[in-house]
Amino acid sequence: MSYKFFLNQLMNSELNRRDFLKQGSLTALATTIGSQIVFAKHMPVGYRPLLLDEKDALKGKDIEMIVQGDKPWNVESPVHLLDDRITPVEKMFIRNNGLIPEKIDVSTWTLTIDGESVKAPKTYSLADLKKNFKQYTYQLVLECGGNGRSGYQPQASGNQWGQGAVHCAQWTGVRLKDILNDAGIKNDAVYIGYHGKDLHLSRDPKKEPISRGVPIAKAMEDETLIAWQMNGKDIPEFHGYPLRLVIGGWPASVSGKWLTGISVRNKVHDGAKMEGHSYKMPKNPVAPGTDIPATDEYYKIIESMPVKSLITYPKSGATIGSGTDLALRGHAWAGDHSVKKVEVSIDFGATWKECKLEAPVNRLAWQHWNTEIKFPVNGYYEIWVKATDNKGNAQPMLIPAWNPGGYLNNACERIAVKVG
Ligand SMILES: Nc1nc2c(c(=O)[nH]1)N[C@H]1C(S)=C(S)[C@@H](COP(=O)(O)O)O[C@H]1N2
Ligand SMILES: [Mo]
Repeated sequence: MSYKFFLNQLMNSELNRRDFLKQGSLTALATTIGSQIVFAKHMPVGYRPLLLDEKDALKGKDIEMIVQGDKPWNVESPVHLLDDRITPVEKMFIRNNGLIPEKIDVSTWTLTIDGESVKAPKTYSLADLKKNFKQYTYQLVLECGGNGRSGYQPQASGNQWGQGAVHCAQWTGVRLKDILNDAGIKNDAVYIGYHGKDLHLSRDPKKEPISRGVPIAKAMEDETLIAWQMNGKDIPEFHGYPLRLVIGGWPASVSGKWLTGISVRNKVHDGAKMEGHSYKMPKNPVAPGTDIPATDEYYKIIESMPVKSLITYPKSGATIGSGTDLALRGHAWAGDHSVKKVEVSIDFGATWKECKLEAPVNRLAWQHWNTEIKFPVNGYYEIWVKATDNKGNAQPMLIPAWNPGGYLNNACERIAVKVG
């Protein structure tokens, strides 16, 4: 469902949502929403229209964005919208497991470092973080572990993402390792887990929608940030305002939004979405559709994401003028590793052409590739792209191993073009 269609649906639907507005006149509401409320006479007194909550984020999104769901919000980028080197906010996918925090007060926002393996819990205000530590800016790939899930048969449960649950924005903040060293961590620290201020879907304040983490070594990497800026501005509300943990190259679920705490653990973190088969892969391949016990004996936690590439120009379905050379481009990335080679094929993988590939602007950023294609005759073509990382791992041409969570589908992306 496209975002534009979705907006229209929202505007026309009978408003029967749950949130309530303390004050505000109908005209003021209509101005804010940018349209009159058609069934305003049926709207309960004090009712808070949904779009008011979402206006800053969703109104700022490109109208071509694909809405996977609104409770919680999950919005995907069509691949051709990911053409920018630095993904702008209006083209960034959104993945929420709960409800975005209702009250955000930046002046009282704090980050608490606690857990078994911290010497003594310590709390920082936003001002402390900004004033007392060196600031860094990195461009980091955040890709949902379930990106590409819709390619799996039988269907795995969860958002049926195409290939657009990925972005590479520029994040500014302090290094997590500087904060952890300042707080003081014990020798037995093995993992960290984050805590965010978003609400569980049940609205039970005792439950967290998600609280994931990474081994201490990944937490202590230079590029692991506690960020308050994205693309040079305050982090947008939907992407974690005012503070976010940002860890490139691993499933984006470890990059905790609306960050209020980090627990330093002496065991693997056991927060929400660390249990069952969430963000885990079977240790041994399983036949499609097989149910295996969701225990550590059978599953391992996903760490570095696999090598992948996208064609971001042209858009699939484009018509190319007869006799024209096509300038083709996109990005490639490989989790903790770098991409060594990108190739394209216009003959269903029979022959491949190596593309020009740029170095990343920094470790864990995506790399840009481009090439020119000559088509032998007019007609229908598919263009396939395949990246290989510096360890020699290449993308599979077919859908990789089926798994119950529908994770890590890094099959070659393909687009269709018509020449002439
Ligand atoms: N607090 C919090 N952090 C979160 C989530 C969430 O629901 N709550 N979703 C995670 C998941 S599963 C993904 S894929 C990314 C999505 O980041 P984005 O919405 O900024 O694209 O945020 C991660 N961090
Ligand atoms: Mo995710």
